[in-house]
Amino acid sequence: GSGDLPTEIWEKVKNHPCYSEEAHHHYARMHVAVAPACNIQCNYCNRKYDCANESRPGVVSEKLTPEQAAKKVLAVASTIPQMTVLGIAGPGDPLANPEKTFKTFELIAKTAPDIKLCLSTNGLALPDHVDTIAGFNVDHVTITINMVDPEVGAKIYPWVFWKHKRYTGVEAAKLLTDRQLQGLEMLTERGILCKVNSVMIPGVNDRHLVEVNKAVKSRGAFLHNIMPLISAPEHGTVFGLNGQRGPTAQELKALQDSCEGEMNMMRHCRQCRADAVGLLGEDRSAEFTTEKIMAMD
Ligand code: CLF
Ligand code: SF4
Repeated sequence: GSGDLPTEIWEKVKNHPCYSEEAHHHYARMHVAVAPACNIQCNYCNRKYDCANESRPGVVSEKLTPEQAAKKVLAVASTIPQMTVLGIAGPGDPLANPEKTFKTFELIAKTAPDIKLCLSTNGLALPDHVDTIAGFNVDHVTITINMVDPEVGAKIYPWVFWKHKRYTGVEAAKLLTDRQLQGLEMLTERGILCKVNSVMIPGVNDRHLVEVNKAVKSRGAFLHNIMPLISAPEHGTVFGLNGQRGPTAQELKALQDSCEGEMNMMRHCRQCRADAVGLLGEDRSAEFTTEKIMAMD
């Protein structure tokens, strides 16, 4: 049911598998990996793999051009009728690759106008692109916000690259948090639904995420998705010199419970790959490789 949501919001979430817990049983999403570059460094990211802010680390997605991506979307949509959402979530940051990301949206808006467009970003470049995002009728944006305190941020982000300059330490984290929160406010002012992803890193930001939850709630975020750090050194988790553990399931649940109030917490995230296809938790990406797509007409 629509619960207590206003009609215009219900219309936006009722068939989005990530924004509605009920929808995820019936509606599918797909990602196209058109965005290879990134403009920040997270300590838990190994660039050989997908952006760990939206995806399970350790997965290598098949990179596509915008034209290949548009062709793939049509092929998937004709095979999986429940496919309602196209997301761009990597393998780097979509807004560090704005030409590729927006070219993909442009092509899909033309060829498959019924498909909802979705975007996931670290937020550094977000304020510069809010108008373009709104112009493509993107109703759903995810921002990964792991801290609102630059002292905490300095432990998570060794550097950010902005306006041709590399920033480090607290200065980098301050720049990042300011841009993330500004971008969030700009989107919610325009009625775009924002989900905030946070990666829970024990001993680094676990206690601090309650404060992050309040900060994003007060700026209009619709949903908060606290995800566990997946600690697997061979898969690129490079946190600390002696390895950084991820939270236990109990620790994650306790934090999600303590944040639950007026704001919805997402608990059904499956940490999808940047080229995921199908219902959440089901991976049909192997059916739609570039080779197979390009062989179709
Ligand atoms: Fe993709 Fe993300 Fe859009 Fe969903 S996934 S860009 S909001 S369409 Fe969903 Fe996957 Fe979790 Fe992301 S289950 S990783 S929350
Ligand atoms: Fe890696 Fe994503 Fe962080 Fe960029 S934003 S460093 S791709 S986890």
